Amino acid sequence: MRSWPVPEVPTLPGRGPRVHLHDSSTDELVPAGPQAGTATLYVCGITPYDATHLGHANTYVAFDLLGRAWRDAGLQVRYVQNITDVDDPLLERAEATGVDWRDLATSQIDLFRGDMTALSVLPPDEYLGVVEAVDLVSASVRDLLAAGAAYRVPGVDGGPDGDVYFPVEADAAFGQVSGLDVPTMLELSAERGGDPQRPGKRNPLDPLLWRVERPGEPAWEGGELGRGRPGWHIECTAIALRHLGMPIDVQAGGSDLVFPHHEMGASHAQVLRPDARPFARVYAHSGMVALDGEKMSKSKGNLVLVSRLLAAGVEPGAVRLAIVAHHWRSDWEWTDDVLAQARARFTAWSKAVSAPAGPAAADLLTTVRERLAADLDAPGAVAAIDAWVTAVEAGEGDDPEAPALVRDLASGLLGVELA
Ligand code: 5CA
Ligand code: ZN
Repeated sequence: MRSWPVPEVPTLPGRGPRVHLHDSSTDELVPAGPQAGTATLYVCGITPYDATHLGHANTYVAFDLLGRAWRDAGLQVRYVQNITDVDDPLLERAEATGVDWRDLATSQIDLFRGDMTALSVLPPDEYLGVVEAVDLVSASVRDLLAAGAAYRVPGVDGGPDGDVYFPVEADAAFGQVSGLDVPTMLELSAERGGDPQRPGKRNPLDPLLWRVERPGEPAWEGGELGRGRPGWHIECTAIALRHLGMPIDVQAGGSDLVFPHHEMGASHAQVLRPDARPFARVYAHSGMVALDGEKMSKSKGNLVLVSRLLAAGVEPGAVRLAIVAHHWRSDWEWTDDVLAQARARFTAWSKAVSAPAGPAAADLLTTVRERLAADLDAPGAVAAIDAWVTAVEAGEGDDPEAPALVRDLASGLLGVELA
């Protein structure tokens, strides 16, 4: 799938320090990516049935900060993102609105690309829809069957026999990504696309690997699996293994993906490639953005769409500033006040970097780099830039090169393009 254009990233003098990230599986701050060479990143992509809301933007901007910090530290980055372009909620929305599911997905992916471009998010090197990757995914399901780590379940309620499930016991490390107890796992599984109540499964937590064809649903040839479509978790695993190998440096997404998605995805990979365990060295999860006290989500419909903000004349740099003013792991609420503050900051910063001179900014660059390398502390970086802007407003400093350097560091490291 086509991704989106690469934004211009200014070259900054010197180099950033090694990046450390909070790993959700160990709850520790750990080095992320190698000391030199290529860092690999997989970020779970959208299910394209409602275009980019602030929650999505928060997640992709968070890991864009990571990609930028890695590059600034001298690493190459290999970044893969999927699109869940066949899935129950997408098919249900298409059915309810009378739109072909493919057209719905295409239109929403287009909007997403536009939003990512406007927000200066660096594109993935590989942007892959499940529809494009379905053969790859069914091959992984067949490999699991061959390894004895998949089983078929009889049909229920007149449905066909043969849906294929993954026995979570097949991976000795199952549970280590989320560290949750079984009752919590069961609860989250029911909420987030699992089917713990389905009869015939060995363990209620076992996730779907292959759903055999149902009338009116899209389906693909799966060889010995029969015609059908893949389960959710195995899609991301198969795409990541093919395009990044294993272990990957960082497996990322919003915190709503810790369980079951990233737990199951890791177990699938660890059974497919026991020689290369673990699936990921670091599991990174961004916080949830809420609106009116509830998590922003397509299913609830409480959305602030990036495209609508931009159409209303909000500067993309201000949207980005609203996001990076919050720590990537914290949950936060989108309010009019958040937007107003971000726009005021955007105006103040833009004015300061257009001034003829300001206080020398070499130390500011060092501070911003240090803040970002320490678990992507963008709010700390923003505060440091605020202090420099305040000094410019007070008429301090006479370095004529400082404003351009600050413009470049805001752009290069925070992805904020000032006016
Ligand atoms: N297609 C799957 C991942 S394979 C999916 O979760 N799609 S999504 O469209 O629901 O979400 C896309 C990304 O945005 C995921 O990483 C998800 O964790 C994140 N996300 C969804 N809602 C929010 C929110 N309210 N706040 C922050 N991040 C969110
Ligand atoms: Zn995923």
